Amino acid sequence: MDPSQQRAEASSVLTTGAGIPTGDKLNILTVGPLGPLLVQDSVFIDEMAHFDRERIPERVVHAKGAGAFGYFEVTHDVSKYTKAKVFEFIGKKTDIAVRFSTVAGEVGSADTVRDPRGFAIKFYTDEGIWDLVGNNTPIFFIRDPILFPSFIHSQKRNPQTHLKDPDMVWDFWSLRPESLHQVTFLFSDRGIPDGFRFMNGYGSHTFKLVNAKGQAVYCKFHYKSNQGIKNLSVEEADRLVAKDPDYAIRDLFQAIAKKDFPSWTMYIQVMTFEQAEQSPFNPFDLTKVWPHKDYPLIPVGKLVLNRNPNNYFADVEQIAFAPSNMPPGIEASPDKMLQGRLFSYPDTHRHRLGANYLHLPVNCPRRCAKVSNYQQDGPMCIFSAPSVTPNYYPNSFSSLQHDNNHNERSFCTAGDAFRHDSSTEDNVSQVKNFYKKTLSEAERQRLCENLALHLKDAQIFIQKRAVKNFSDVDPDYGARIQTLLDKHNKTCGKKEPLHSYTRCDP
Ligand code: HDE
Repeated sequence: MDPSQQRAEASSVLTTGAGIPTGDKLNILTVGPLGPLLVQDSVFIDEMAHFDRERIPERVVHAKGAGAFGYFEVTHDVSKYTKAKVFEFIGKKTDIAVRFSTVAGEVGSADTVRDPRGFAIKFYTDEGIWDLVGNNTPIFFIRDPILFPSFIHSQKRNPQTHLKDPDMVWDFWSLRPESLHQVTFLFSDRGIPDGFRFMNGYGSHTFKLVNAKGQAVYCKFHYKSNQGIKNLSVEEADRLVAKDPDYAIRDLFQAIAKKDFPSWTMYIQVMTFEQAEQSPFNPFDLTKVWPHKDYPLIPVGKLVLNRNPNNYFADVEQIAFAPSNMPPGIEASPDKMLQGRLFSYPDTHRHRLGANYLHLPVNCPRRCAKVSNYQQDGPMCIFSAPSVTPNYYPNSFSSLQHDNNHNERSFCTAGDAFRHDSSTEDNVSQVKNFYKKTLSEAERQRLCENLALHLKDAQIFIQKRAVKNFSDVDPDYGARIQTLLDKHNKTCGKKEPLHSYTRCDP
């Protein structure tokens, strides 16, 4: 039984944290009506000391978010690609938890900003947790994980002024042209989704699927909104920042409360190892998509969200996703960004929630028969092995054994161990395609306006470097942005060169 339920059923009398019935919860214990107060007032101290510890560190990225629960149901057989139990047979349902988020803002920031949206799914499968920790975009800003902390610093607050800083944002982006694809997506209409229900989700990385015969393919995950795609105009989004900063959280909670359950259809794209070897682009590069005409979407199932959290802190603030949680049948590919994330997430959870974060109800792999290992103790340990179980392995007393059938598929790797420079890989072809072929003329113009509106606040030498990169994608792209910037720069009398790191003008 849920401990909070246990508490409620035990008694209707208020208690301290230790369960001791409280005689008075409205008046502090004092000597005479004017005080001073007594240290022996354990009711007060119990209350206050707990209050003093209510906050845990917010997520270093994706701090603001909303969560919900539901299920994943298999609608199409993909067992020829994977033995993962979650895809075992048509009709199979698995419990899920989802957390949506913005990226750069703090826990109290506004929902309707231009920012990627996190779309993280936790599947409570029969063989442990599968966390598919994706975004609402199929691509990302960088392709080498060593750049991630710097990239994030450039998007968050200036360390001196504590202000968001367009110089930092555009300095980094313009120095790393591999960001062009994601930046173009971000400043397009899809950069400000209308809440969380009207956007698609993507596992984004390349993963590996392994079937029961040990055969493997590479794959990408997509989840398309059955509500359709809806985005906010810049004006409406700005209005909501002031009027309803929690717009997206409210929209999701209200829809589920009204039983208007949002759902997404899951698809995979599949690439064989041979196709990967012959691919004209690097299929493990997170700044690129796999063209749908070559790698069509294969339907797999549906994701439905039908339950709101009972308690935001317990169910959403404490939920902990880790791309390293992949049950048998789903494995990592050589995608450098995915590999870089495998360490980072459990590490941040141990810092944010503690070594035993997997004991928390929302993170616990509740669909498995039980968690069986020889881990023990540590802060806030909730589960412990029975005392008769030896706490070492191998041992002669327990039937608990590992099973080779669950080993990862073996894979060959070769090459020079070196810090390979990936900055010069093709940064523009897919962006050009998106700009010229996917977007309509009106969408192209809005994209350039959105970009100029943000880039105008960066210093001129940074503007120039950014425009040069957009021109490398397509001369028209760069020229349109430059024309708009010239107008802005003229209006505000911006002159070259400023070239100073810390500014505080808007
Ligand atoms: Fe994350 N990311 N990330 N990320 N990310 C975190 O984990 C990180 C990346 C994403 O709702 C952190 O628990 C590294 C790509 C989502 O709780 C942290 C790299 C994608 C969420 C972290 C990336 C994501 C996070 C912060 C590059 C989409 C929120 C708190 C190598 C495919 C999950 C936390 C939630 C959160 C690290 C890049 C999605 C620090 C090192 C690419 C949706 O561990």
